[in-house]
Amino acid sequence: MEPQAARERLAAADHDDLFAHWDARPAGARRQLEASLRLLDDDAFALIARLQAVTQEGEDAAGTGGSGGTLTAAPVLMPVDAELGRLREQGEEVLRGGVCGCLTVAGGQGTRLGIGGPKGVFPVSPVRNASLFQVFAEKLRAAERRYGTTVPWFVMTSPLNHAETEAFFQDNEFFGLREGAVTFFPQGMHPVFDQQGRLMMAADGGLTQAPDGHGGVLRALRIAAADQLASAGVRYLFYGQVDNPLLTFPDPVFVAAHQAAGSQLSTKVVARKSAEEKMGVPCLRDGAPEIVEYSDIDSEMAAARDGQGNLLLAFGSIAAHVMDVPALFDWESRLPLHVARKEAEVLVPTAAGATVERSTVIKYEHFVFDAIQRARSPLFVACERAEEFAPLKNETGDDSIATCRQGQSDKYRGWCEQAGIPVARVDADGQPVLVEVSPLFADSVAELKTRLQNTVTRIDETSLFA
Ligand code: UD2
Repeated sequence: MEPQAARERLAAADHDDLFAHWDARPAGARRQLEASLRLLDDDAFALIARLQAVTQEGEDAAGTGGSGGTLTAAPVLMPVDAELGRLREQGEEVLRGGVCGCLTVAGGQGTRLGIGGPKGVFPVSPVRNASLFQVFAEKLRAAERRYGTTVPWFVMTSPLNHAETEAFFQDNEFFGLREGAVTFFPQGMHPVFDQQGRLMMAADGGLTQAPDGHGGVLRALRIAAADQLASAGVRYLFYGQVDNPLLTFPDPVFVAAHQAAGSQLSTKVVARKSAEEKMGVPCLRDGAPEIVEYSDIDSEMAAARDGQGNLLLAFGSIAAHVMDVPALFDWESRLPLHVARKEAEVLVPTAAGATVERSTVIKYEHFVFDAIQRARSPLFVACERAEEFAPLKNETGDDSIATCRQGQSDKYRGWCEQAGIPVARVDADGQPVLVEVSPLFADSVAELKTRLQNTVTRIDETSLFA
């Protein structure tokens, strides 16, 4: 939209502060704001009006997911060993049918990791330091080889890391994947507001925006790939977060359980380690399934235990899903908004020109798991934390570089031991023995056993099987 027309529409919506002291504004800042105004269209103005109203009316109006009502633990499917074989066979049949794709959300900023770039480029595997993206790319290659079909991979970026993500894959020749097998698509951005509901300007003078949350994947995927998914006949999408390299991806057992339950949206859950673990919890709110983020559950309820001392809210979501296509496109417009506050540098117009100040700004995100309230027969499936979940979120402490690397090594140590190959704890120098198995070498215990049975009887030093 022409800057003048946008300026008039914004002024009419109480955003004329953006143009205060316009003549004193540095030319670069004026140009940045005009560039932002050019990008505004009717949808953007409608979103601004909605978010401005929410800011001014308070959080409740944001429809921030469920609230109130009686929360109880949701039922969780815990496949017993006897069922796993049958589910695996059924799921492998689905995967061989070529009706599955994989979807990775990788648009978040690696802020908590202290890196500026896409989190997926972070070197995280325990022995060869493969990046998160490489680990996932090899999972998909192993699946294509095992199931004899293509598994299209959709990677959601944000406008802030899209170019860098694509370049990383190109520089690494897509880690052996066919270039056409991977579709990168940017999620949407939401404007950012101050506490009074006024639009904020970033330090460069342009309108401040922030990624619209991983729930933005529904809209962004529809825009980027609805036709491609339809023409490729994709019925199920495995959804995973880029930060969790343990995830079985794709997972035949998971899709079989999803299909057997007639579910449109299934979620993998693990037993929570503690009442404080930062995970969304599968709940029933007045009987209706929902994932409630840990920050929205009061601490007393999060810590409540039964007579045997077990947490009543026993499970947490690892944010891994199976979603039905095209049902998932029906959920986009009904995702609530979640309010988040963050510190940001904002440009404040002054009579002398402008200053840059740190300020608390309000951003609004969609959470993909809120689609559970919209999906038919949502299912929660328990899985083993040691096999499926060791995310990389922080530099140190919980969910850190160290715990993520150790989690991968422990998983593959377990595979070796299940294959009858003992693994020493420390090597001859007293150093911890780490084990890494590339999905391309083996993507299951059975395959690892077959590959190693005539060559390896025990492991006494850090080992890589790739
Ligand atoms: C998420 C879940 C939590 C639990 C945990 C498991 C939420 C709010 N919480 O915690 O319940 O399941 O994961 O590890 O989801 N992302 C985008 N675009 C965005 C925001 C996030 O792509 O705009 C991606 C991000 O790259 C990451 C994932 O979504 O892979 C989760 O990011 P988060 O930091 O918002 O959620 P987190 O890890 O605190």
